[in-house]
This record gives sequence, C-alpha cells and structure tokens, in this order.
Amino acid sequence: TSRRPLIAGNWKMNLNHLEAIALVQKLAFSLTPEQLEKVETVVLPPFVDIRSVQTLIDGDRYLIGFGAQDVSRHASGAYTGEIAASMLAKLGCTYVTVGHSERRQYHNETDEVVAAKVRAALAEGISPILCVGEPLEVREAGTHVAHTTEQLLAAVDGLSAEEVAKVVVAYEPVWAIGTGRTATPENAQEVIAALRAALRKSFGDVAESVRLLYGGSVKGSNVAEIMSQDDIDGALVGGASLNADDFTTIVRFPE
Ligand code: G2H
Repeated sequence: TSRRPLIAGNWKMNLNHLEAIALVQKLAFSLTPEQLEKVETVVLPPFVDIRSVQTLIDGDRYLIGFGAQDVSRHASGAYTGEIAASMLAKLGCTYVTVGHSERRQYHNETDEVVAAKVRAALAEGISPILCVGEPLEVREAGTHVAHTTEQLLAAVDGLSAEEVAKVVVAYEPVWAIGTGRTATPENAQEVIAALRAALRKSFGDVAESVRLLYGGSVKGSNVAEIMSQDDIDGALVGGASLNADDFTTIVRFPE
C-alpha cells in the first residue's frame, strides 16, 4: 500500500522525568534518518515530559514525532486540570490519542466525549489517534465488528473527508491490552478491514489513505506478522515502547 507505516509509543503513566529523557535520547541515537523516513515514529509521553521530549527531538533528530495521550474537549476556560489542544499544538505535538480504552473505562469517556476530543484536536491541526476496541464479552458474543464500527462512526460523524484524512484509527481489543494476549494478525485484519470499509461507505475514497493501526501487546517478535496484513498500517505500542531496544526493534520491522 502507499500508506506510510506509523509506529506510536504510548508510554501511559510510566517513567520519571529523567527516564523519559534517557529513553528519547536513546531512540534518537539508535534510529537512523532512513529508518525514520520509512516508518513514521512517534512517542506519546505523559504531559509533563512533552517539553523535554520536544527540546531533545528538536535538534538534529527531529524525525521522531511526539504527541500527548489525551486532550480536553474544550478550547479553553475554567476546566481545572485540563490541557487544551492549542497548548499541545504550541508545544509541537502532532498527534494525540483519543478514546483509549483505559480512558473510556476509568474516566467515563463516552463516544460523545471522544467525538468532541477528535474535533478539538483537528481544530488545532493535531491528528487524533482514535482508539476503538471491544471488551472480552463482546468478542465472545461475536459482535466485535459491529461494536468497533459503531465506536468509530460515532467519533467521526459529521467530519469532512479532509478532516477524516488526518485521523488515525487504532484498533485495540481490550482483552489484548497489556495482557500478553495478542489478537492474531487475522483477527486484527478482519476488524481493521471492516473499519476501513465503514469509512469508505461514509466518506468515500479518502478511506484508502486513512491509517489504521493495531494495538495490544505488540512487541518485536510479533510486529512483522501484524504489519504484513493488508489493512494494518502500523501499531500503537504500550509496554514495549518503554524500553529503547524493544521499541527500536519494533520500528525496524521492515528489516
Ligand atoms: C494498548 C497498548 C498501547 P500494550 O493499550 O496503547 O498497550 O502494548 O501494553 O498492550
């Protein structure tokens, strides 16, 4: 496909500030410009580390991208503790994860909140990495395709084709997150192809350029097989993004 692969490291709520700096430095020195050209590589640190990451990446190794793990649905105002998309944009963030299952589960993020966050990010020129995925019960009931398609369409409803082109979708089956249990590449391809078909139905040809990622226990040993699936354009990596060697191995999957 002509879609450029994207590997995004979701650090979640891990690492102290010095560890975060050390990790980015190691990545910047171990990944070559050629590797980063071939595979778009992004880190998603906790908010407090973003400025340092930006400073380190802004030097000669600016080819690594960075973003945040969440964003406020509001543009500005009396929302104590929240971070606005405009603030992230000013820091140079180009991506933000929206609707991660951990936020849906522990922070009551509904499809409506997720949709508002997608819009807030796009309004500031930030690409949302929109996460969808089914819990175990839904997978066992066999309704995972309908479930994830509904989550996707609820989040992108009403967007223009031009806006949809900037959205990245991450399919993360909840039962495969941090559990060591990975969806088979075929399981993931089935759902991701269905998500692309749903985008095509609503938005037309732009669906061919939207990147769809898989997430859930991706590691160096399974990334190549996952990436070999037709509709899978990249990975959202949690645990294995916290170690420079592991993450570098993942980014180097084409080799
Ligand atoms: C899924 C993934 C990254 P992990 O949440 O978003 O985490 O790779 O640890 O399963």
